[in-house]
Amino acid sequence: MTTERATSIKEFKIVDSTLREGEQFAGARFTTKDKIKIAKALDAFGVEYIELSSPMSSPISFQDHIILVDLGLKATLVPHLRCAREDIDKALATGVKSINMMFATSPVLQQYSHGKNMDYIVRQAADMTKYIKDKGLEVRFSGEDAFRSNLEDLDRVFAAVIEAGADRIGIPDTVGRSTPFEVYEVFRHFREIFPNVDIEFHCHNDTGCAVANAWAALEAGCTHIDVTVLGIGERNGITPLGGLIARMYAIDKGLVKKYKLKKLRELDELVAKMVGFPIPFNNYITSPTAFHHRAGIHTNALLKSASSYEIFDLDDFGVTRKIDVAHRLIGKNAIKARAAQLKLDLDEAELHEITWEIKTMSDQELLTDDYVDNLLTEAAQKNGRNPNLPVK
Ligand code: HCA
Ligand code: CU
Repeated sequence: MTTERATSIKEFKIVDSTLREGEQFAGARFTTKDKIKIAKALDAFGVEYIELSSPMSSPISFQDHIILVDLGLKATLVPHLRCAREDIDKALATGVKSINMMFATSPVLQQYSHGKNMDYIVRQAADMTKYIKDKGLEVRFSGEDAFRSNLEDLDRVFAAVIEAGADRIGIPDTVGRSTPFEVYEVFRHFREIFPNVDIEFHCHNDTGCAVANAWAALEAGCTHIDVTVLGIGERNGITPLGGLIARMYAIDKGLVKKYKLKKLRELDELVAKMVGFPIPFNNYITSPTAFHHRAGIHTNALLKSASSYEIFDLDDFGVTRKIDVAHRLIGKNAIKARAAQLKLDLDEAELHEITWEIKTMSDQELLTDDYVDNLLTEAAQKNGRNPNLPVK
């Protein structure tokens, strides 16, 4: 079976929201120094946008935005605001050049969050968009909880903000309920009716679809994807930066060559440390077990060509694989490769015997790499063909 399929995706931009959505994560409380470190690391990685919390959040938030603007980063800093003039004025005072605004459009949030109807939302969104455009800034308007909003309501509010000059519309899946096919259809719809604006997608990961949904949105013509480092955010978070990179790299390396991929690990480690959680074992690319191989059949093929069981070129990410030899699923070829790494001369019969010794012992207890290395070294000492080792 060949699944090679030409992708329609030519280009996309990343809006990293670690300093906004990420601040809503259970373990996050970024200090000014933390924010500077994260912003610089994201900039070095090459994300196009860095979303910031609202400058209205707290006195320090406002001060921090000024400090971050003064860093003069390549990435565009974009505070996340309500559709309110006081929020916009506060953001303008920090010197940012771009604004992300949102207003909840779903019936459930109209009722339980802000209590305003669609007429009010459309008027306010358009007025505030125009207000920002008149000041010469870039503006995105997003209908919060879009995937539980009525399509006609979204058509209407987006048409109004585009008419008022919006550069980009945002279609977030606020509660992470959408499926890739649904996302594809919704983005096709808006791509067709608004062909000349950029479209941003922000996807929560409540049902584990955030990466697949981001990809589906891009295939349908979305231009900007929101991510956070490690996917941190409200509840269980949003599309992770590493997950999006892994997804796109596996489709076409060229799509992510503009980013400094080797810096991904540093970023993941930095944020993991700050929020007080280890990098999850199933994290993309940077987890300590992401390229951990065990089964004999796999390691045998892998030793001939890494492409047999890996879809990434590990050098592109500066990470390494681990071939685990200390367990009962091991095969002789992996033991042979380990002996070669240790520069030990052992024949096929000796390697066969050691492999079975490992399998038998592993039935009794958890083995370590040292245990295997000792077995190999002892056998090499005994056979007398390893002059550099003292004979036992
Ligand atoms: C929020 C909700 C939000 C907004 C996303 C957006 C969401 O925390 O304010 O502005 O597009 O998930 O809908 O993060
Ligand atoms: Cu969100």
